[in-house]
Amino acid sequence: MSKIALITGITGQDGSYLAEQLLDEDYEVYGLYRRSSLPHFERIEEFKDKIKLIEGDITDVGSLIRALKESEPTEIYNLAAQSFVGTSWTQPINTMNTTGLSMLNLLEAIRLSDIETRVLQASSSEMFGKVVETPQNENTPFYPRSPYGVAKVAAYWISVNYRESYGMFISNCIAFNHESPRRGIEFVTRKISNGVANIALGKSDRLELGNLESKRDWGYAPDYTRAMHLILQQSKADDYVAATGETHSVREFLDRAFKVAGIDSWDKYVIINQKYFRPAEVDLLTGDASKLRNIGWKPSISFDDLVKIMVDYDMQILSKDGLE
Ligand code: NDP
Ligand code: GDR
Repeated sequence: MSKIALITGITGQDGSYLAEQLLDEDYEVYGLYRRSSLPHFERIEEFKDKIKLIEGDITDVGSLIRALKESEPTEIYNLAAQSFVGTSWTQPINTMNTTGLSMLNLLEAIRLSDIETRVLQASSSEMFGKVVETPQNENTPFYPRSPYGVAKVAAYWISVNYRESYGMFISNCIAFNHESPRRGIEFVTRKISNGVANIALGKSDRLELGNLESKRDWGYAPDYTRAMHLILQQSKADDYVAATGETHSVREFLDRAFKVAGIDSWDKYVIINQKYFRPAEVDLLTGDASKLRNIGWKPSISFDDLVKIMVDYDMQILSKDGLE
């Protein structure tokens, strides 16, 4: 049977890597994208002609029913979300709709369309929030610390409930932070790699950040989209943590990034600005991905290499007068 994937969030970091990987595996790839006043296909530009793009919004159930009818997917990857934790305090209801309720829209659309398909929900380590144990695995209780985290918990539980209620094939990839040169510029890793590159090239002399002490389990995004695909190839729907098992502070990321750019002492460039602190912080995340490793997954890029890949990329594009 030919494999057909529908990816929501195709224009995002993960959507773009997943689409490339599935095209390499001879999938027919459909992507749901939302209308914007200017085109925003940068991340998929190079292979856009190989994807079938469907316009629609994840909060609009009619869009989803149309997308299902048009694509008849064997696999659906639900990656669309308002994914920036900071914005979830300034747009909490939008976040709840887009990041939480939209999963229910998708599941209802599948039921109403009466199609047989497998579904992957992009769940998040933010569901663990104020962690009750370390490291966190599939059995760790959730304690979300942001409207984003709460929305992801809702989407997680509705996916489990529909799996148990209707026998639908729905799996969760509970992904810890994953980064890349395609990461959005407001996330701390890319903000640092871009900021450091600007400083190293003499285009800027300051980088404003918030809490440097929080710790994250940072991996390389293409490894996590490989995990999502692997999870949907299993004989039974289930939930898996994807993580490296290592944790580092924002300060360590910053220190390493400046070193990659050839700057040993960075105090004079970094300004702590309260506006980047969050009303409630997630202090520490470390994932235990043993279950996923047992089905053949492992991360391919170390923390040091991840920082280097991102800083080198930003140095290269900024040298060519790209992203400022
Ligand atoms: P991005 O923010 O890069 O991409 C999000 C995507 O969702 C974009 O394509 C965006 O479109 C789309 N989108 C947002 N709102 C809507 C909407 N209303 N209708 C249709 N599409 C919409 O996120 P990532 O690629 O990093 O993450 C992918 C998924 O994985 C997200 O669900 C995220 O919450 C989750 N996740 C990510 C982790 C990470 O570390 N990256 C870790 C754990 C979970 P547009 O381009 O138009 O904005
Ligand atoms: P996160 O990623 O909230 O973990 O969510 P982000 O990179 O935004 O923050 C990580 C940590 O860095 C601290 N921080 C700053 N963050 C930003 N964005 N900007 C700053 O200037 C700054 N200074 C310090 C934050 O306080 C935080 O502790 C990401 C997203 O991809 C989610 O969608 C995903 O679910 C989780 O990862 C797992």
